[in-house]
Amino acid sequence: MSVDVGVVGAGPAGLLAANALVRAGVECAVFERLSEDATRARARAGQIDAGTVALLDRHELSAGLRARGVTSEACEFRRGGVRHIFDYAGFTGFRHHFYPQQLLVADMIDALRAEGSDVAFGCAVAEVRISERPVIGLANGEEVSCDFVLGCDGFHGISRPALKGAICSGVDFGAAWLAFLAEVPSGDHVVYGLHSDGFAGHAPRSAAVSRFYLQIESGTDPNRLSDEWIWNEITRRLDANGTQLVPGRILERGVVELHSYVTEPMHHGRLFLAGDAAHIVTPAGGKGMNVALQDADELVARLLDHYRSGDDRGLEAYSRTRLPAVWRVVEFSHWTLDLLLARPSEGRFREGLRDARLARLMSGGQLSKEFAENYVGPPDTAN
Ligand code: FAS
Repeated sequence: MSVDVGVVGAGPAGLLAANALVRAGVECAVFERLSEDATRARARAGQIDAGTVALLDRHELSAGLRARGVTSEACEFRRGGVRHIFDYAGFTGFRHHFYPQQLLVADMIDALRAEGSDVAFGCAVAEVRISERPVIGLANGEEVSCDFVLGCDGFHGISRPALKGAICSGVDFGAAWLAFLAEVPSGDHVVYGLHSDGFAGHAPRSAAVSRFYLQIESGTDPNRLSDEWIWNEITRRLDANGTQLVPGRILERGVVELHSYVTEPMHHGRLFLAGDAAHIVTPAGGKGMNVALQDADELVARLLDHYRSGDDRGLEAYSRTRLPAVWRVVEFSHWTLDLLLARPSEGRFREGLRDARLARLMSGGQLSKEFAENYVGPPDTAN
């Protein structure tokens, strides 16, 4: 089999790239190891910043999030029973959309089919061989030769290890978040509980379902945590004047071990990484999917330069172009996580630092403005 562009992975990055390339007349094949049902059910992100919404508008992939998503113009920090509302739209004029990642993925699968293309589900890629004409080796033994391969298969995929000479640097925070979805109506903004016993978070997803995070010991088996213990901890850590959380049925749960990694460069020869395949940020600040879609957007534009005018300068500069934006997001997520995470072993000193950081953030000064801009996302850097 031979195709213009082979895409490994049908997550947000891979599907955005495939939709945009197919719509521009470039032949694309997308290989996804999971079944269609499993891909459509994979619940992760939901916080979409202003730049990404504009990007999805531009690719005509935002109808679902605009029709069924919820929006927010502020977030809230709770500390010592006090509520601190941070009005980031007041600083930026921008707001977030909340729309479950699995619904965005479903919209993009449907859009790809509407363009007469499709995803090969249940079709794992076993290897990528980089050469003048790269080859994708499927687990079923088939081989696909391509002009270009887009590695959009997440951090544990096979594309990043195929990127010869790349350096993947990172940090492990030695902490974890229990991440679960529950039948609790979404509030109108994200709530961050800065409790000295550990972080707790409540994020909108849809009218009837919310995403929750709870700081736990790294390596904890989520199925050993009783619903009662989970709700007692969430309620205790998010408690603040005049608030009351009514627990609901927990729909799914998982543990996010907190770490951050960046791969440099993000391409080699005709293999290009986008999204989690190249970099991982913690869920602090809700940036992972956003930066994945922005990688794919840049990659598509440069591939179209190649196919439309034979101009490869943008492709050759892909890593140089994306890495500063990636590091900016990683640094922002790192800064935010440092406020959210409790480190009981560090005692009063750590809590004093958290108080000081929160006070500066809520001061309305330069730091507040910068946080707001990074949080809700820079305007769409139209290509
Ligand atoms: P993905 O991991 O989504 O997709 C990769 C795809 O490749 C998968 O479908 C996988 O099955 C497939 N694949 C892997 N190996 C393969 C192989 N060998 N062959 C074929 N296919 C293969 N980000 C935000 O922006 N906001 C948030 O609120 C947020 N919340 C999160 C909450 C949780 C609990 C988690 C875990 C993550 C969260 N993230 C959030 C980050 C998250 O959304 C990721 O950044 C996003 O899924 C990255 O998208 P992709 O790079 O497309 O990779």
